[in-house]
Amino acid sequence: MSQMHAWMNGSDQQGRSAPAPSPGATAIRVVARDFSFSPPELDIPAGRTVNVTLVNEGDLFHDITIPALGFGLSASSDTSASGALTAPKPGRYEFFCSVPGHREAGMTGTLVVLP
Ligand SMILES: [Cu+2]
Repeated sequence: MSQMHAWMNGSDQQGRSAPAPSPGATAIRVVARDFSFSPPELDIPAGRTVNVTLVNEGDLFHDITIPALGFGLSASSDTSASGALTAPKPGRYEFFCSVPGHREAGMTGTLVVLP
């Protein structure tokens, strides 16, 4: 890999299980706080790649996980992480923070994939 990314930089507290952001793709931003996502609903078109940035404005470590799509980003307090997301089929997919207890505390949301 020839490029340094912010998430590689020192901390193991940031990462992604998603492809790198795709140049020119539409960008969407999700803010994580202790304990919510803003906005709680994300709308994206089916079959088109969007770049998702998780901005952690909370005091704790958070992630965004979409199990149905194998997508995940994580970031420690006051940092962000970005990755490319492509949902092939329309539908509603739950996302949440997988840090133990956070989902139960309110860190859940819905990804709406539009036809
Ligand atoms: Cu969390």
